[in-house]
Amino acid sequence: MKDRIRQIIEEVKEYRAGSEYDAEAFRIKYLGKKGLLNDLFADFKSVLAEDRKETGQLLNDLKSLLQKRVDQFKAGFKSQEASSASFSDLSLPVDFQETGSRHPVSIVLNKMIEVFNKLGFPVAEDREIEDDWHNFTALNFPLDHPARDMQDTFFIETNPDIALRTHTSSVQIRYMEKHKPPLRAIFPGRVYRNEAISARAHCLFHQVEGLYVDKNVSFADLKQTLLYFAQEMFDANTKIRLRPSFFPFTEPSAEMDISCNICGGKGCNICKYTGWVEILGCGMVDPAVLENCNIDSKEYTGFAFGIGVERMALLLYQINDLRLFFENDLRFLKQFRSVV
Ligand code: 2NL
Repeated sequence: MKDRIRQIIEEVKEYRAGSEYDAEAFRIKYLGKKGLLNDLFADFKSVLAEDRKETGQLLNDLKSLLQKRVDQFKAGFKSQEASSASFSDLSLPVDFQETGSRHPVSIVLNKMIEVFNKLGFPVAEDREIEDDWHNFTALNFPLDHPARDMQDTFFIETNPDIALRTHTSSVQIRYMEKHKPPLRAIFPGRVYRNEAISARAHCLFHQVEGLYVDKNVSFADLKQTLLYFAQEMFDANTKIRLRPSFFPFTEPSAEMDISCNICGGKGCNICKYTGWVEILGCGMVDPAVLENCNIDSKEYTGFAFGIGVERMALLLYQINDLRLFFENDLRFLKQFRSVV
């Protein structure tokens, strides 16, 4: 038994704990309830009388050595941790860090920008508080147009010439005032309308408008651009159709539908059993609008379009109430971690 104790003493002297975890395992192995030291003390009861003194001495030496080593290890790791946090026990459970997630409108907006970037449309931005010229008059809105009405537009109280922009077309006017054709850009941003809030309408929403002005730009160019956009946003089999419409700033004007992305055209409640859903408005820039920006409408033609971002998000994520986008309920927002 004496030799065994001497051997253990040597082992303990040589042992180096590599981590706090090792130090604790060491303590349990030797000093734990079912540890080696207790076993040895149990065996001590059967040691012969003539050996008791020497064996007892060795056992006490081992006990104090163990106590000293455990204290040394623990103190070493404590100071290391405090000084540089260099020790990390990779076996401990981690603190879960809640990460944020992108807003669905932001995800869809980024995707739209990416698709148009690929076609060579850079992003242009400008102010949200606009004057009458850039928001209405340059865009060919007649003086008595209902959109100019207090009910539709948020005017600044003290000045009827200043309002929150109702579309990003105002940015396109500023862009055409500054740049000469050929020009091509998209205009994303917040727009404001004085509307009662419901599942289908909000006083604040986001638009991406687009503009391409050059010699010989045709309606066919518009159609192909928008077909590419629809197939990139939804899927490669998406079909489009254009219906005649009216906007003061385009002539001719159209609204574009896509084959329903939910039922694939068979008919469902999203497309109201028609197989088609409306996604945007578009047309050829009215020559009067080009002239308002000092662009010669005999030399140049252009196409333009306007897309509601929330509407795209409703369709892509199959959401049925616009208000969810503005309430900032984390239970809703947390669901959109992936990119479309
Ligand atoms: C819609 C319709 C549209 C445009 C926006 C535009 C801008 C200029 C000149 C001509 Cl400066 N057009 N923008 C054209 C057609 C439709 O938006 O319903 N958007 C959600």
